Amino acid sequence: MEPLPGRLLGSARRSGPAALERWEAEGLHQISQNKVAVLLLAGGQGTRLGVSYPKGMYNVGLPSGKTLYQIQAERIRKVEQLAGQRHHCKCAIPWYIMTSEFTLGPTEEFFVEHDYFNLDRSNVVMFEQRMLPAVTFDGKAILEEKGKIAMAPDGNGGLYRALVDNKVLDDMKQRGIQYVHVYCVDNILVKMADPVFIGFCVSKGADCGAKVVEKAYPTEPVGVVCCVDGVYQVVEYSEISLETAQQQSPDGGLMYSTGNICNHFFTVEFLEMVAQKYEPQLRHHVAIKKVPYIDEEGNLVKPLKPNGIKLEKFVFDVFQFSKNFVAFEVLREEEFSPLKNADTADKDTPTTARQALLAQHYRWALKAGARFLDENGCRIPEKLSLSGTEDPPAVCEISPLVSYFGEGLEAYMKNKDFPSPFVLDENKAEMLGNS
Ligand code: UD2
Repeated sequence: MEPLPGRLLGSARRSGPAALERWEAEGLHQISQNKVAVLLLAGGQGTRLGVSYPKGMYNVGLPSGKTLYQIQAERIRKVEQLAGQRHHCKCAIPWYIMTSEFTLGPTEEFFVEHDYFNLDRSNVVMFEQRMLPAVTFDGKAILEEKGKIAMAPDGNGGLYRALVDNKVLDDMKQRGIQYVHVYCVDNILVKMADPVFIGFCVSKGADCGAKVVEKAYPTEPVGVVCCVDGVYQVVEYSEISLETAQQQSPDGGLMYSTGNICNHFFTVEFLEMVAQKYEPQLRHHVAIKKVPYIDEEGNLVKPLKPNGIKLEKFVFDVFQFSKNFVAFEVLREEEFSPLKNADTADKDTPTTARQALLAQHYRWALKAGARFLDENGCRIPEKLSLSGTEDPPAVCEISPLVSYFGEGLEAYMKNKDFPSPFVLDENKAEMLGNS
């Protein structure tokens, strides 16, 4: 196992504004040509968060009350608009959503209930991944109820089979899609169809790419993008030894610091090649889990200790087949805050996700020249460096329909005073723009 060679690693942090603008322009150009799609992996059961509905329907308690799905939908609409404005055209980014037996029904209902968040319905394509039986440690099937075997989704790497099963690749080709941004549901800061990342990958001629952030601590539950026996791959957090995870580089940082954030770039050509040729070579990973079962008397037992194995393929296991793999490092505080656990945990919770988003929006507002006042009309002192797990001094939520990534806010906020909490939505932006 070796760290990723520097030549494969682009960086939003270490690149100057000219390079970032060039990549962004390339990405927006591809979007304007209707060549880019986003694909959401949303078949997981979200057991750690402990809710019975799909994670995308979760509301982390923002002042607007928006759910993860709504935030993602609005970011799609905004980036379509940005690309269209720049290239004087109307364009669309189809949204493919992989669900499972557990999440398809409620996800569909939720989208219908919310009128597809004002997206064109024909551009939202939901499909279902397969399931596999959960087994005991000696390989026997587990009965969930009389006559029903316990099943679980086949991992986010089930994507490649599901693409074929559901003719999703045909749909992409019919629409002329060439590039796909694949991402996981729970990162509240996800940049949908990120033009910078897409532009970077396209300009490098990559067939496959991964966004990474610097790992925060050795045991952080993110995979490590690295090279094993000369092959680029992700070593998952559940499969790396503590000793390796803790290894230090000569500069004192972590040797394996390129943390996978489950944001991937693929060309449709690469996905086709994987689906047709390589998918059967993907191995299953073993996850040791507590699987509810019925005992010999027919009583339901919820085990306190792990009693079974779920088999999962991983979405990133296809990196090994790439002919031109790249990784792109982004800033954690701008792009990564996953919702994994309930608020009883201290990391990756609804609270930390909300704080990360509000801290980002507060930074954007200050940069645009906004000032915040408390209930007595006194100016709230600014705090520029926030830890990411603390509340910003003023609460300001900016709708993705107003700004995708902090752009264009001066027109509404420069040298203006705002109360806290404040929600900058489209209506308020229109009023402020005219004032
Ligand atoms: C994932 C990554 C890990 C790191 C972390 C960052 C994988 C295998 N691991 O770990 O390296 O990037 O995220 O947050 O990607 N899903 C399905 N079908 C399934 C199982 C999962 O669609 O059968 C989806 C799930 O809904 C979610 C995504 O895949 O959107 C990641 O699943 P997870 O939250 O269980 O992954 P995690 O946190 O173990």
